[in-house]
Amino acid sequence: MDQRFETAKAKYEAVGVDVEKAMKEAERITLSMHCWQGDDVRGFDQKGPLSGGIQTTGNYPYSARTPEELFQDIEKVLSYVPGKQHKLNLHACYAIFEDGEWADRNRLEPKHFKKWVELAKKNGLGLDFNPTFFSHPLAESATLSSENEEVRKFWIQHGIQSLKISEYLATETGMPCLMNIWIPDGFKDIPADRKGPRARLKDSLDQILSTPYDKDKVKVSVESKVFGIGMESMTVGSHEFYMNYASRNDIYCLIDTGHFHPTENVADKLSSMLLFDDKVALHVSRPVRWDSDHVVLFNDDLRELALEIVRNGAEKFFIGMDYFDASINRVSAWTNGMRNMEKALLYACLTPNEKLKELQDKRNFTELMSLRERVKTLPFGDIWDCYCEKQGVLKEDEWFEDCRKYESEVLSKRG
Ligand code: RNT
Ligand code: ZN
Repeated sequence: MDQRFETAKAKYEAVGVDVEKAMKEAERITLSMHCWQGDDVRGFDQKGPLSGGIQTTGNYPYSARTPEELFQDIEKVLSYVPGKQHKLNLHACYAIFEDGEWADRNRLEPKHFKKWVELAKKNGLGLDFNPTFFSHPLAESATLSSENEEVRKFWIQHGIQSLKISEYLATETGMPCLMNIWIPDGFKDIPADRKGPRARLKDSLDQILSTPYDKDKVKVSVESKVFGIGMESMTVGSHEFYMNYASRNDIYCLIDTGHFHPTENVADKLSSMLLFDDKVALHVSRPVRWDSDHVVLFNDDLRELALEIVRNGAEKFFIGMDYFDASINRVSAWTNGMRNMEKALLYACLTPNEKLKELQDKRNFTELMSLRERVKTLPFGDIWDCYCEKQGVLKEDEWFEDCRKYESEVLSKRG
C-alpha cells in the first residue's frame, strides 16, 4: 500500500497537486446523511404508503422496522464513511413515540426526537431536520398551498413545530440545524390558476417564518422541484418561486440534483447562486429519466458537482444526501452513495484547480483539455484507499464483504 501510495502521490505532484493537503481538505467537509434510505422513507408516525409524488421501488428484504433497527443500520453505514464531522438528516415522520403516545404532525414536539439526539451525541454527529409534508391523510391534495384553510393551517402549524424541533436539535448538538422545506403540491394537468396556489404558499411560509426562532441555530432552506408523479404539469414550489422567496427572506435555497430537467447541468447553477448568497443547500441525488432518487454513483455529474463545491469553497454548502433504493441491500445502497460523495470530493480536491483556471484565463484551451484528460487517468484509487485507511474505515475492496456479513448475521435475522 505504502509503495502504491508513494507512486500515486508522485504522479499527482507532477501535475502540481499536494496530496496530503487535498486529503486534509476533503476530511473537513461535512455531509448530512439522510435517515430515510434505511426504511424506504416510511418513518414511524404513520402506517400509510409513501405519498407526495415520490416513490421507492423494489422489495429487497430486511428493511428497518423500528428505531432500534434503523439506528443499528445507520451506525453500520457511518462506520464505512470517511470524514471528520458528519450530520444526520431527519424527517418529521421519524418522530419516536414512547409509552403508546402518538402526536399528529401539527403537535410534534422536541421530545419526540430525544432518541435521535442521543444517537447523534453517541456518534458525535450534527442534526438537520425536514418537516414532512407528505405521507399523511391531509397531504393528499395540497399542503402549504391548499385552498382549504383548515388544511393549510394544519401544515403551517407543522412548519412552526418543526422550527422548534430544529432549534432543540441545534441546542443539543451544539451545531446549527438546517431545516429544509419541501412540499409536493402541484397539478397533474394544466392549472387554471397558477398565481393563487403560489400566493398561498408564500403566505404560509411567511406565517411559519414569522414565528420567532434562533437564526444562529436554525438555518432554513426551501427546496424546489420541476415536477412530481401526479404533479406533471405544475409544481407550486418552483425554482423561480423559491429562488426569489429565499433571497427576499434571507433564508437558503436548496438545490436537489434530481429536481431539474434531465438535460440541465445542475453543477453550473451553484456559482451563480453564490454570487448572491453566502451559502447554498444541496440534496445530492441521481435522477434516471425522472426524479427517481437512484443511489448516487461516482459518475461525471457527481464529479462536476464536487468540483464546483471545492472550487467555490466547501464551507459555502450544506451538503445533504437524498436517495432511496428498495431493490438492493439498503445498507450497501446507503454506503455506496455516501462513499461516492466522499470520493467525488476527494477527487475534486486532488484536481489541479488553480492550474486549470490559469489556463482558462490565458485562454489556453489546448493545454487545458490535455491536462484535464491527463488527470482523469491518475491513480485515484490508491489515494482513496490510503485516505480510507487514514480515516479508520474499510478500503474499497474490504467494506462490501463486511456489509455482506452484516446482512447474513444481523439483517437476515430480522424476519
Ligand atoms: C422530494 C424531495 C425531498 C424528499 C425527501 C424525502 O422530491 O427530494 O427532499 O426526497 O424529503
Ligand atoms: Zn430532495
